[in-house]
Amino acid sequence: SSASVAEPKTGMSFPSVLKDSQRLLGIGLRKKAVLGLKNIDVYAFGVYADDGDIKKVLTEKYGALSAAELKEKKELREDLMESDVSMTIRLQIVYGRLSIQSVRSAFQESVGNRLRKFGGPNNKELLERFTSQFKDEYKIPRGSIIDLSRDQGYVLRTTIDGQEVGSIQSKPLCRSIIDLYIGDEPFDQKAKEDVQKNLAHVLQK
Ligand code: DAO
Ligand code: DAO
Repeated sequence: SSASVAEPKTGMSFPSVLKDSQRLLGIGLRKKAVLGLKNIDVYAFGVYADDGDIKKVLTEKYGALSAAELKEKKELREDLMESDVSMTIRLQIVYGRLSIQSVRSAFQESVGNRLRKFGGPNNKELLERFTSQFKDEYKIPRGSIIDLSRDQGYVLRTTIDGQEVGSIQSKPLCRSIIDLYIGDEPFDQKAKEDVQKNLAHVLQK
């Protein structure tokens, strides 16, 4: 399908299907307060998960529930985050003046927080390994597309405009990244709710 969906505030557009079988489940906006003064729109994001994997992994536990029941089940998102279902978080940069240094420090804060929760004793080393992928010479102007994908076997693969930057095998790192978007304190509440609703639809089919 060639259909796409636009994030309403920024107009950034996301294909409904990625990599043939990953379906768009929700879109949202990552904002950041700078100097406590104003919120800047940093990037729009789309959350994708593989249709077949969802059915294979989650039907047994959830297949018998109604759409209304599924919408209320927090465990459903938790099971998706913990599972080996193939997923992609696509980021489209909105703020045109991002430095790699500010990406690194934002990342250490947001992902670092989650890794302390999910990562166990190696969390510092994991964070180091991930951020060391971001070389100072990379440029991410407005419109750049960054895909963070969780491939089979809990491999987190990062690409910038289609070019692979690196991949790291780590279940807690995958969990921490996905948690930013559909966990307990997501960047965008609406996106998280849409993901839950659309997951329910997939399981009802
Ligand atoms: O330049 O002072 C500034 C504002 C920078 C905000 C940085 C937020 C970075 C968020 C991570 C972006 C990941 C692509
Ligand atoms: O928004 O706080 C956040 C975390 C976003 C994760 C971003 C990872 C992007 C890494 C690519 C940077 C390439 C220079």
